[in-house]
Amino acid sequence: MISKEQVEHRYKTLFGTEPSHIVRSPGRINIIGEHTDYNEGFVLPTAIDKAIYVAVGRREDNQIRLYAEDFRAYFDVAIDDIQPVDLGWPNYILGVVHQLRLRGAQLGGFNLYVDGDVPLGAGLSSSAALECAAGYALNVLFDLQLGRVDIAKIGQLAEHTYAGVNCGIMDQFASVMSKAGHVVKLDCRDLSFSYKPLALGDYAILLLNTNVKHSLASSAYNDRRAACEAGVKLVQQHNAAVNSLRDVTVEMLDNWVKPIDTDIYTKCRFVVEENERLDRACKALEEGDLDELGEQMFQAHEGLSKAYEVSCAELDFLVDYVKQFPEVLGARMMGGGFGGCTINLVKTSFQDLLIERITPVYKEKFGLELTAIKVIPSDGTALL
Ligand code: GAF
Repeated sequence: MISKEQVEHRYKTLFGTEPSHIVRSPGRINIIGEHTDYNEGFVLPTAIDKAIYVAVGRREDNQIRLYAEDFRAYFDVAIDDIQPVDLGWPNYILGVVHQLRLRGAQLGGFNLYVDGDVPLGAGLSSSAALECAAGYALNVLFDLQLGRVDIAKIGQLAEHTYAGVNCGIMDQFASVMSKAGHVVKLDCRDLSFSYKPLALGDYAILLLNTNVKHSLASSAYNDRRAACEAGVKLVQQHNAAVNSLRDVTVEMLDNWVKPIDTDIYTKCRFVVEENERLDRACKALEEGDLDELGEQMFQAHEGLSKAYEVSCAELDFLVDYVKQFPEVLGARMMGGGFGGCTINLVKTSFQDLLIERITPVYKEKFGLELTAIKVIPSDGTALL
């Protein structure tokens, strides 16, 4: 855990002044409901006890001066000159600045320090956490009077415009809006939501990080989104009332998409079925039926891997391997895919033994370290 004092001390050392504010914005997990957010469907995420920390202070001039602890690097730019840069990390902050200015926010120069303990590239949304931390910090620094959901939306748009990923709203919403001990059931069409206790009894959520991120992740993500939109267009030719895959049934897809394009059909069908799985999973969670919840997770993985094709050998291996243990009720890849973590519903007392068993087997097969992460559902973005 990174402390407020540590962040304050580093800011002071790097910029020579005290920070005005320090913000902590968490990474997230998602129980079920993958690739549904940009199709106006449902998701079931929550924030975790790993976060991005941002410290900010105003400057006298119109410069933006950033420092990222992970990269031990400064980045400087005049506020009027910002644009996407090749160096990845500044984009998540500059993209937020850009969105704020598009909304007419009067920003001056500022210093901003970033640290964090969300593993990068693990599918835990470190980028969304950084966008939300930056948005929240600039909101208080320049007294912009933005609400939490605005900050999430700004983060999402920053990702589209400065990071080039046409993501949905799930990650930013989870980072900003989560409540400890709960998951958020979010309707991505109108952003209505409810908190559901993540009551797992003797079971816990364990993440297994493949420590791989295959390079096609961003382009494949945008391709999947385009396939879903193409499917909606085909359905609209027959039913103009349809706005998104949220309004679409398997029957519509069978009639109007399958005869034209089987790949688009398979992708769209996955999304429709994933929303149905989320419904069943929510009901199971409410009824304390963890076997059923786990089953829905396994089925989601099957769909993500075979139909939506966003998994990879490492993720498939981890999900298959845990199926032999009755103490593991469910597992699936989590997030955009092509690497990152699996999320596992595991008997709490079995977690360490599972880690002990699976780590050497994974290493032997892929020559890679496996990192196990025990997560605690936590509160969203806050000032420290
Ligand atoms: C990534 C995106 F950022 C989210 O919006 C979501 O689509 C997710 O992949 C897949 O469910 O994390």
